[in-house]
Amino acid sequence: MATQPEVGVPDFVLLDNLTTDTFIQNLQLRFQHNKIYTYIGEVLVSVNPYKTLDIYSTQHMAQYRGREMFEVTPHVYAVADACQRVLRQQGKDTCVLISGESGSGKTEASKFIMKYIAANTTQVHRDYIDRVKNVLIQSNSILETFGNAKTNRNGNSSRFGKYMDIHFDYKGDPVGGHISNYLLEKSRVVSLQPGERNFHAFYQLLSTNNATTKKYGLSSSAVYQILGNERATAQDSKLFNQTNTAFSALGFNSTVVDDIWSIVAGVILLGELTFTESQDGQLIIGGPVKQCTSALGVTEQALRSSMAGRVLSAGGDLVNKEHSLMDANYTRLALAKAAYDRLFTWIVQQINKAIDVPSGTYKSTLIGVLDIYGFEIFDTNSFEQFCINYCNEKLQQLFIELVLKQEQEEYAREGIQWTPIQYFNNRVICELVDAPHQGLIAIMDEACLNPTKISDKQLLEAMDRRLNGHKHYTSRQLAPTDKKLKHGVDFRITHYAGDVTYAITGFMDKNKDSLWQDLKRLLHSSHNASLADMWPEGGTHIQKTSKRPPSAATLFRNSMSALVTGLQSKEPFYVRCVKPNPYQAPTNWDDQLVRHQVAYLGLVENVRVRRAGFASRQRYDRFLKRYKMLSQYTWPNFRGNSDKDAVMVLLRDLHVTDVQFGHTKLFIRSAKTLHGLEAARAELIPSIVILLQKLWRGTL
Ligand code: AD9
Ligand code: MG
Repeated sequence: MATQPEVGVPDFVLLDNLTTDTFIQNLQLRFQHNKIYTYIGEVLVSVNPYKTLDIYSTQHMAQYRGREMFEVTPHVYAVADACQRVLRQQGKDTCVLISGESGSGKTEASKFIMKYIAANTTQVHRDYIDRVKNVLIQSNSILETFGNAKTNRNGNSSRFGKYMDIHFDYKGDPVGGHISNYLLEKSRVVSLQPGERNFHAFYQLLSTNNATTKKYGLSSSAVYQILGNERATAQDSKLFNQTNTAFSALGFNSTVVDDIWSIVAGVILLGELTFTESQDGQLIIGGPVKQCTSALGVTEQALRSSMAGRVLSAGGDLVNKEHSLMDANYTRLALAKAAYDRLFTWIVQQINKAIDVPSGTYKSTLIGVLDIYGFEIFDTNSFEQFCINYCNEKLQQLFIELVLKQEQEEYAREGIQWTPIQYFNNRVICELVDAPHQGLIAIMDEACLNPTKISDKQLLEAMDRRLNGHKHYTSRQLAPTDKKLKHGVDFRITHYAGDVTYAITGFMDKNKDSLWQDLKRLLHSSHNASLADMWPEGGTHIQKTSKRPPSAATLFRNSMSALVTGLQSKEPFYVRCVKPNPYQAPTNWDDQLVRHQVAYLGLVENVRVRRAGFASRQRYDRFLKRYKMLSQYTWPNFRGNSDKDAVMVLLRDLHVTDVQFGHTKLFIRSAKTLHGLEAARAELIPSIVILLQKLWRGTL
């Protein structure tokens, strides 16, 4: 495969005159030539091409195997290879952190990384390794079916966060894995923005032939509420088959698969139920009641009574609280959301069982791949965006700490002096959200624990009182003249990625995230064995379940903090994804949009830190191998003590002085020097090739 010439610079540290403009020019130039990847040192910047590029084949993979990142044109495969090399050669756990906004290409990048890792094995115990590889790849299609949806920003948007550990044995072959899922956007089950779809699973089920849909009490020609204005397509039908193939590859038996689709049907049908009241005040359920109860495996009586009221435990006594029609409707939607959300988590647990490293297998190291929802700014932002954006703050914080830490450690290790570069540290925003007692989550939890019912508005007032004067927080009450805060319910967080206005409406409810015990009992009573298994707490007696579970925000904060702790102990690699335009179009370049992302991802600062004094650093052996042809003292071989000596002689011969010699690496101060070396090398190569050819042919 012929190597394509580089366009612009393949590593931003090589830019002569670094400004946001020159950074973007280089990114755009490369994008226009289908060079979607560019480095900042070891960080990969990736621009979504929105078209299929012929750069992912097995032959392309082969080009990256065992090669240093700077030796081959930038690629996500090079990151995967570097990860695997660190793991194999140094026995260190590594992780790839993929970030960027919705639709920027994170999930695709994570899939290419997995594909590369799966392909790059030593091939001993082939059958077993093949099974693990297959399971790792197949798990993606199940996760996407149940956790992805079409949004206005991305036709296949991940509506959950995913962190996947892949375990390797001492030879470096994958032996298993583990997936952690974070906060599925369950509100999507019952409410859709115009133009968006519900989770793919619903459409896939409805795209099947009539016999299948009928089996689950559905009809492919019917119009269902929760699907919005969208219909199942031929693509959904194709993906339905793919999902089922993946289920069987992962060892889900046909009864379990049937249970799963039945729950999906049950959720669709819950969306169709209607409530009225009889003259004597009884709740009458209308719509496809029989189909719904049969899909969920519950009795009509049990469904009706769990909608009509709930049993509360008050001071040891059980009290029956009747529902109004509004309460009943709220309960119906809460049930649909909870059933789907728990189904998703349960499926992830089952996948984990299938990819668990069998006991007795020696696992030595792991690579973690994090593909989590990108920063979101919608017209209306709610509790979900609050959590998603907090997650991005935490990851940005980690990026700052690790990138700085790594650089500092490297300079210290190599005995090199440097002056740190100043840039915005978002720690203050993380603390605004998660500080004990004073942070937004603490204030929300306090309100949720209050024995008197606190409204969303009262919560907002409490936030205003406690955070008045905070540089990154304001609200309509605190800044009445601020035009962006249009409604009384608005508050704003100045995130590292920009201002986001949140509407407080629904925060109390979503944070409490409580589900009546009656509903848990209902689902636990299901004949659908998988559904019953998903709700073990439904079997607990009501008087024993008074302890309030942690709030949704607290659970999320805890899972983020566990995630960050896990990532901190690994050698990180970064993929920073950029979206070229908001239209999901292959040729369009929206300068404003790109500029915004480059700014908040801190990419230019990243380059500055990377070359704080030094444009490049390279191990002596690698440097020598690449440039030894430039001096008669080192070409073809240097007769001296060490690679470091050889590099010193080589550079003295070339009159290169703006370098520092570390213990194991050479640090080059200016990009120009590196350019010069590269140019000299490029000029020499053809004559060396001719020389070698002549030598081989004996015509010299
Ligand atoms: V979200 O935060 O989950 O909404 P992602 O994950 O960042 O988002 P995704 O990887 O899903 O974005 O990419 C969006 C779409 O862009 C994909 O469905 C592809 O159609 C397209 N894409 C992304 N990367 C590539 C690529 N390397 N080559 C070709 C790509 N197409
Ligand atoms: Mg995604």
